[in-house]
Amino acid sequence: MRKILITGALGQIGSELAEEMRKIYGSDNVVASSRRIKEGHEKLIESGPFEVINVNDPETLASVVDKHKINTIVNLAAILSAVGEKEPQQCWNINMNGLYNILEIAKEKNCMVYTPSSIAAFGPATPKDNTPQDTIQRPTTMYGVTKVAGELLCDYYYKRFGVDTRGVRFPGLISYKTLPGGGTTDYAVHIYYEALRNKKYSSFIQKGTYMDMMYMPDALRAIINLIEAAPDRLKHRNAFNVSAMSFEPEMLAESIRKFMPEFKLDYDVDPIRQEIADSWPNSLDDSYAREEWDWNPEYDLDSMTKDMLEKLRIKLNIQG
Ligand code: AKB
Repeated sequence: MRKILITGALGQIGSELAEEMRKIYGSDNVVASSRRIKEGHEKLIESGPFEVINVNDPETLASVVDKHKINTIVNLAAILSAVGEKEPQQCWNINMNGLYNILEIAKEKNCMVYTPSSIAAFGPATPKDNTPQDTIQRPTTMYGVTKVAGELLCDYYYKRFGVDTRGVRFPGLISYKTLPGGGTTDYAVHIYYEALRNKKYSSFIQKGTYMDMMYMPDALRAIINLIEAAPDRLKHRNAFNVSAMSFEPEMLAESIRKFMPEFKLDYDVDPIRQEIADSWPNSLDDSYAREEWDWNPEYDLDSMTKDMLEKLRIKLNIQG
């Protein structure tokens, strides 16, 4: 039976993954953890076991793994791209030293480790369109450096020590429950909030900038389906390209206008996040994920927009 520990469980992915995994595996079998308790997450904290864990504290990590007899660690504690450029040392410390601590504990205590990589693991020298699974990477952000190094470290722990490591390269993730914190793709979440609140949005990402994106229900399936994939089918293990849609801000605005014709988009470009976005691919080739563990996203741009607007309208209590 799986006994799962999720680090970074109060973040954008973790808060939804913990809820979903508790439904599938049983509340007592999913331990949510975070560096600190954050307001607004009382329901999650009370719906199953919860621990305060800093991934840079290996003793606490090891004692929680022992206490709950954990055999699967989903490591979501991370600093994202934009904050990573403001605080590169902290980004390295959490993303790399934290991952190293988790892999060491997994090796000692025989746990599977799932760590997401990102489209940020690619750089300006990477082929931009339909980016292959195995290609030149050389990212130019600290976040990207930690992601590509993390992919290699996970491959190494599998090959050298037999740790069952797995992961995908996530695109920008769009969700309505918990806001993303400090990424370059965050504009694609903020735009829905501002569409409903003010009927307009100023994008910090320039017109014409394509990036891969995915709706959160598909991202949760990408995590759970890969964790459950038959090991003998996996030729890759870590860092599978996964994609659901690729768009630029005008296409997103056009999709919102199908449901809110009065919506207006303009631009107030942030040069730092624009430079990061320009260094990433426009779209990924995810055929290996489709082949090796049947990856198949359910949401496209319009079905995601419809659902986001419906759910956010309720969350923000906006009529009409
Ligand atoms: C970010 O923008 O930093 C993240 C990512 C693509 O990994 N959403």
